[in-house]
Amino acid sequence: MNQPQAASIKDLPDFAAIRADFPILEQQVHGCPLAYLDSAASAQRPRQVIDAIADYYRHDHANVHRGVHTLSQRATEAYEGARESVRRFINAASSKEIIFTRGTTEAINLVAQAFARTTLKPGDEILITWMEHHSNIVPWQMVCEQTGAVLRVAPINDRGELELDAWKKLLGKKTRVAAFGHISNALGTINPVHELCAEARRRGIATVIDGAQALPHIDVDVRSIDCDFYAFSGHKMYGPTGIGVLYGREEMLQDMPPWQGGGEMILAVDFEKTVYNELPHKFEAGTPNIAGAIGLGAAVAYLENIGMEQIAAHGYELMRLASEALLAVPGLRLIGTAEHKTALVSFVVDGVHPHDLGTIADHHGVAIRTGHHCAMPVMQRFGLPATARASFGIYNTEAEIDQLVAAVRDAKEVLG
Ligand code: C6P
Repeated sequence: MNQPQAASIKDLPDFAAIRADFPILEQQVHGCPLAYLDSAASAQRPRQVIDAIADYYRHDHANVHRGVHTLSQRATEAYEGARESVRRFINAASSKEIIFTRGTTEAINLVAQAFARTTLKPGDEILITWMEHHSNIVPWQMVCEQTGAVLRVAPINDRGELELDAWKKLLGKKTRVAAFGHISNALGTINPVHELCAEARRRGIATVIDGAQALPHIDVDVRSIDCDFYAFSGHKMYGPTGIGVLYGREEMLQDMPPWQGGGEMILAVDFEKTVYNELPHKFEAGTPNIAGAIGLGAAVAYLENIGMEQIAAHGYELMRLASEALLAVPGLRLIGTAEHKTALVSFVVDGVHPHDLGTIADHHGVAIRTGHHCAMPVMQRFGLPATARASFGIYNTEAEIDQLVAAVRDAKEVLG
């Protein structure tokens, strides 16, 4: 279990310098200092990432893997260098196992279409959980429609934790795929992914982990987790939008057919037959998001430089402090109180619709997300139309939690 431990915010090495790396945070919104508490939707970028992208466009841009000229070679080196950085960051065995995608959503769809669609038979089962983001529900529903497979859903308890015994019981003779999030975006729950993968492996079931909310907050080691697939997005881990990663175990990826055809993913084409390229290029048809990958490589270097242990402690501590401070507001209820939880708080306030709360918070300079967080089944499970969610990044401070709580108290006074 990757449960972060509490630590003082000041424990982050040179926290003021970290905060100063994010130029966007220097602004005011509605006359108040911006408190950006929406990093689970998309984190901000440090200047190191912005500069890496700008430098690439200024000096090195050309298409990759295609030219013998100097710029193309430089671009290829930078793009493949980013792949190697990602490999090291998640401790994959080989850079062949790192497929660049547009994000988590595309990565899960890739597995659904190239693996599940091509191997599942009518009556086979795919097991997900009640706390999944739509990205880890809809692609599986689509595969079920395409193959006649059946979707099973493991329940969660009132704290927002996966009911482990029920999950294990649902792993049956027909289960072929078990897909689950590492950290819930709506509840903050950290799932015991090592245990889940071990159970699935014993039964020969393929595992797919949605790691969108984990990479920015905790150390992820795909070999220690022992999953088959692991998906994540650059923009939630201080990198660019439009770039993400599918990690897949090499044996699995080798056996899968490509899911999109075009340039880059071939070795030879004639009208009779096409010979597909080797991993990872087999799954990267067309000109890739070169600048995005380079920006992601810079984000990985930035996180490594700070250290994931300290980042994890910081995210956990902000979640703990925010929970404590918010619970002192009369009529406020936290949604998601898992024992293992990090980096965000979801809540509702009696008599105040989350959307109104979000609007009033914005007038205090506080950016939070309100709504169903693309996890409608979670809202249904708790009988709610929506929640307000404050989510934290490495740049957030205790003072911003105070600003959030003042905004919530104001909303309660005006509307409650
Ligand atoms: N969650 C949020 O505000 P993409 O859009 O592909 O980068 O990530 C999708 C996704 C998948 N899984 C989880 C657990 C996620 O949190 C997200 C994105 C954002 O919570 C936007 S809906």
